[in-house]
Amino acid sequence: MVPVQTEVPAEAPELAERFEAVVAAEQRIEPRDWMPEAYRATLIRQIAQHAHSEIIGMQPEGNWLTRAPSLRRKAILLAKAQDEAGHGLYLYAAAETLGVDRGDLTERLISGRQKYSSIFNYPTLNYADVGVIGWLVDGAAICNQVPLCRCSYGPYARAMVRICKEESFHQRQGYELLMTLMRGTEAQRRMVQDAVDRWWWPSLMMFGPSDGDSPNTARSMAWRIKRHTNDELRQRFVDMTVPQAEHLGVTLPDPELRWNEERGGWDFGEPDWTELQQVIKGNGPCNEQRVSVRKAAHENGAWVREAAAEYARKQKEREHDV
Ligand code: BYC
Repeated sequence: MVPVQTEVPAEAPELAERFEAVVAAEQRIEPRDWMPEAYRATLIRQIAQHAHSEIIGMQPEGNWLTRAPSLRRKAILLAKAQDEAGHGLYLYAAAETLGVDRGDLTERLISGRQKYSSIFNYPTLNYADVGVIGWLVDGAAICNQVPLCRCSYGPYARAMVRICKEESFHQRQGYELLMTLMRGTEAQRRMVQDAVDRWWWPSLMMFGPSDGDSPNTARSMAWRIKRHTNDELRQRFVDMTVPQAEHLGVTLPDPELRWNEERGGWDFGEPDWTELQQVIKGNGPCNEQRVSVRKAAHENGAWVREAAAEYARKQKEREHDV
């Protein structure tokens, strides 16, 4: 195990001891507390990547807003996309408590210097994809994110509590949409199966590389930022999802999927790790499109930021005048 502490401030070694004690006691590190620079950098990396994922994650489903088949479905999808914008904002706010600026983080995203989740680089080809994203992608997000509510950094842990509550609704709306389609026509059932076939493996890849190839896990677990390894959470997701697939009446596209009596869990096949690396490097089916849409939205919003800054300046000026 990597030691929790990586550096000790020469002028005040007791600060490092306090940091270690707080983490070991399952209490929270707060923005005012001393923390190792590497701990700060790891949190900024993970929280920013998480925030970017929420914002970019609005695009694949957003593409279906104008084509949702009824007013009810449109309203649900719109509310879900708005929730994701909200999650992005809580997370950028949590990152800002670590001394970074949200504008800089956005610049790092659109210039390709910071990552976002691989899952949002796949296209949404039919309306059943909206349901499958809710069921599988939000389901994977819940498995990954519920433990983050116990993360050692207070602002991140607290943001995750609300995010997870909303994610549970997202997952249910996806499952309900799919149940409706499965009760429909043969063509609708084929649409659902097609969407499941395309999203299953990318959903497993959301949990990151296998533990042997995950450079950050050991240290993040020692610091209690991550509470489980990537493979542990992937297994949890598979175990949770297989009975749901049976209930829905779809087949998961993995011939190696079978119940392991001894382990009390499902054995499953190996995701294509080369594909994950390619998508992370920017070579997935939609990487270019996702980043360029985000960049255009940022540039088109420049006047709003300028107006807000000017308004704040005038308010301050008035306060001085009084
Ligand atoms: N995609 O050492 P590892 C959502 C990177 S939002 C892209 O295991 P770590 C939702 C990783 O960053 C979903 N990159 O890393 C939103 C690292 O690169 P760097 C997002 C990935 O951090 C809207 C390198 O590979 N969720 O669910 O210990 C609608 C080595 O990996 C991926 C979060 O962000 C990937 N899949 O573990 C619906 C949750 N996997 O940075 C749903 C918070 C790995 O060293 N984040 N990489 O250059 C985490 O839990 C962790 O950061 C991860 C990765 C498990 C993702």
